[in-house]
Amino acid sequence: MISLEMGKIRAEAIGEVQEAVDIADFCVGLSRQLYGLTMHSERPRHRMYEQWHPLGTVGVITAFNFPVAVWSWNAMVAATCGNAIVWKPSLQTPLVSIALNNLVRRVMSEQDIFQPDDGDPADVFTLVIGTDETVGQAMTDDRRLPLISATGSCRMGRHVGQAVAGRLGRCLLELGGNNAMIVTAEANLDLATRAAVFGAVGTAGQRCTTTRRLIVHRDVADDVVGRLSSAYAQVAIGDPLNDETLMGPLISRDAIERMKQAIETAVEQGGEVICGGVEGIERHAERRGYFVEPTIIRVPPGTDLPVAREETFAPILYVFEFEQLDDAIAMHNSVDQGLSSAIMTDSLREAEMFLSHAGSDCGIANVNIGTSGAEIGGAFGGEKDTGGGRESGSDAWKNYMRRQTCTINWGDQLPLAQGISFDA
Ligand code: UN1
Repeated sequence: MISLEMGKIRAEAIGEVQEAVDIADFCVGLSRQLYGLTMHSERPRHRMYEQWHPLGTVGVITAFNFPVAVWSWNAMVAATCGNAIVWKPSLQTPLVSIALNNLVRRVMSEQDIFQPDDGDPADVFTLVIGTDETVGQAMTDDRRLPLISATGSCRMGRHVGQAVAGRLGRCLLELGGNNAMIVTAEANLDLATRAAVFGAVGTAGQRCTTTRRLIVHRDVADDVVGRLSSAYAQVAIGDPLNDETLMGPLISRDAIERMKQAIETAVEQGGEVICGGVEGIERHAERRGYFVEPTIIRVPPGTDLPVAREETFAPILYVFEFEQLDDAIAMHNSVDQGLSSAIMTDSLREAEMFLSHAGSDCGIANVNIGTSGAEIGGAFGGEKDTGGGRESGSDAWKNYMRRQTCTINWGDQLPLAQGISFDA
C-alpha cells in the first residue's frame, strides 16, 4: 500500500514497515525505563527526586514520504509515555494512514489494560484527515494539545513553530535537510559510490535524509563522478512493486515541476548536467506516473551554486570539489539545514575531525555510511532550520512527558532552601 500510494519501491516500503516494528520493540523496553533522577536535598530530612508524567494528548503531523515510520516513532513513543495521539497525516497518503491507524486501534481494542471508566483503549490513537489549513491549523492553535510534533518542510515548520509558540505550547520539529557527503582522497571509493547512490536515488530523493550534495576531493572527483554515472545508468526506473525497480515515481506533477526548475536554475548558475537533467525528465513524459531520471549536476570549482542551498525533494545530486578538509567542512556547513551528514574516509584523523565540534553541524554525523537510513535506536533530528527536534530512540521520549521535581520534607522542622531565615 505504501508503494501504491506514495511510490517508493517495495524493498524500501518493507524497510519502512520494519522501522515501525523496530520502534514497537524499542517501546516495549522503553516502557520499563522512563527513569527520573534522584538528587540529595541540601536540607536535612528532605528527599528530592524528579518524575515524568504524560503530557496528555499529543498532536502528530506527518509528511507523505514516510507515512508509516514517522508516525510510529512519534505515536508509539508518545503512547508508551502515557499520552493519547491525534494524527494528521499528509493528504497525499490517506490510505496508508487509515490502514495503520485501524491496525493499531484493533490491537488496542484487544487489550484489557483500561478500567471501564477510562474509555476505549482504541481511542489512544486517533486520526484526522484534512488540509493543513483546517486540521493542521486547528491542531496548532488548540491548547488541549500541549505538544505538536511535526515533520515536513522548513516552511511548514516555521508556521507550526510560530503558531504553537504563540500559545506557549511545545513543538517537536523534524524539518528539511540538505545533507552532504564528503568523500576524501582517503575514501574507499567503492563504498562511497554505493552509499551516495542509495543516499541520492533511494526513495527517488524524497527522504529528509537524502544525500543532496557530494563534496569530493579534487584528486578523486573525476573517478567518483565516473563511477556514479555508470551506477546511475543502471538504475531501473518504473513500477515500485516490480522487484527489478530501484526508483519509483515522484509524488506529484508539482514535484516534477520543482525538479525541472531546480535543474534549470542550476544550469543558469553554472552547473553542468552529467546525467538525467531536464532531458531525463522529458524522456519519461509520456509515461503514466510521475517518473524522472536521477540527476547529477557537477559544480565547477569556485562556482557558487545558490540553488544547491535549497532542499528540492527530488533525486538531484550536486557534486562540489575541495582541496582542504577544512574547506570541505565549511562548504558542508554552509547551508541553512542541519539534519544528516557523512564523511567517507579511511583516515582516522579526517573522520575524527568531521565528528569534532569543528566538524559537521548536523544532528546526525556518519563515517563510511551514507546520510540516509538511520536506525531507530538513536535520537533522530537536526539543527538549524531542521528545527532542533529529536525523535525516535535514545532519550527522545522526554519530549513527550513533563518533568516534575518533587521535594518531600519528612522532618518536623521547616528549613528553607539557601539557608534563608524567615521567622516571624
Ligand atoms: C524522513 O525522511 O522523514 O534515516 C525520515 C532515514 C529513515 C527515516 C527518514 N530512517 O532515512
